[in-house]
Amino acid sequence: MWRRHTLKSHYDVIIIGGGIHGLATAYYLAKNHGITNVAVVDKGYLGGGGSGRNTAIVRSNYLTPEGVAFYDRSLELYNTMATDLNLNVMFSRRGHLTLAHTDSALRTMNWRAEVNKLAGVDSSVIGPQEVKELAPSLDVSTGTRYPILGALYHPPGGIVRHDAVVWGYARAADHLGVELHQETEVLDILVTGGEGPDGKGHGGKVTGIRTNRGDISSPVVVNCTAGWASLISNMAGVPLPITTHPLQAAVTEPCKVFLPTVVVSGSLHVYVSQTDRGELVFGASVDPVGTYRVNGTLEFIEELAGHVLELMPGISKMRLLRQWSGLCDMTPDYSPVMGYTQVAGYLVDVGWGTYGFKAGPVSGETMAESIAIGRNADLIASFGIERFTEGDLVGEKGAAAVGH
Ligand code: PYC
Repeated sequence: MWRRHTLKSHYDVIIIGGGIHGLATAYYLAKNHGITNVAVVDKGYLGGGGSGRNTAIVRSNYLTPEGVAFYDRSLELYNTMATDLNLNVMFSRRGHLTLAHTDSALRTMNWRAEVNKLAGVDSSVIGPQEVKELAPSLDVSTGTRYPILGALYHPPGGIVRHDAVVWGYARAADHLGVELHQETEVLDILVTGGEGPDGKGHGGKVTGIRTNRGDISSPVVVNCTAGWASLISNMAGVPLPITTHPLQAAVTEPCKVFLPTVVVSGSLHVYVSQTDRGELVFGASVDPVGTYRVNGTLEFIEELAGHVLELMPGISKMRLLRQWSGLCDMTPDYSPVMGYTQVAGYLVDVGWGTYGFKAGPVSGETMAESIAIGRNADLIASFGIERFTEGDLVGEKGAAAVGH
């Protein structure tokens, strides 16, 4: 799918993180801007982080106009990805239901639907009977602990095979001349002229990176990591307002396909979709305690099963096949941190919380554009790091699938 290379001593752009964001940035740099002297470095294997651990859901029914426009461009790119990358990424546009179990949840769904419609995004609030028609296995009776009062219905949402997205971007970037370096761990980001005691931080200029395979120079270093984004950024002297939490997920044995849409319940802290192979994929809220551990817990499985069975009592005999977890970098406003920083040549594409997979294609496209034009692309102008000091937050907590 892609070649191995010896590490060169210089690249025009170095991208840290071989997940969808890093690979997409490399691909669009080469494809849209002709910048091909690019290295993507990853301490593990391509797609081994959040890109291979998410629950593969895509949607653009966000709460802020900035978020809706951004994630909608990502959906557009997902729509044509199989053709663009010449690989079947199994995008299944099957509709996305966010259930409302309380009056206040319904109010937020109506709010989101109106913001979405204004941006031309297909979203509307529907009642319990329409929910039942779209997802017959859901219990919409009124006798449950959290009766379903309605839902935000978003037909363009769906699921995509996340590994295929990694492989597609990696192979296409490789074909265009980008070098992909796995098992290449970043030990330091090299900066000169900064205000910090080590010459890093504000006012500095990036000169390259130090890796376990040697030093590489470059005028542009892009942090496209998840989970360790703030630790990597500290190496450049650019602290990030991020706390890192694990998010657990699980998958059942396959069974006959019966769930035609993605279903999310904020109050029950669960989301579920059925793969084309028939497995049910579940996710939940992030774990409450910040940590870098990614082990699964029995508590998670017990809670998940209890909540799912409240929604779909008919699946009580299904067996879980496995569980796993990934790391989510949470920002104060649930929007990402993107673009140029106080260190010249050091850019970030981080802070994705639980939204990273949805945003992969558009992040790559806009980060590549930002590098090519020397300023943040218009679509990400509101996601800059300066918003945390200027107080100009982009609050997307209300668009989170579940309460985190
Ligand atoms: O925001 O749709 C979402 C989501 C799904 C899984 C994690 N986040």
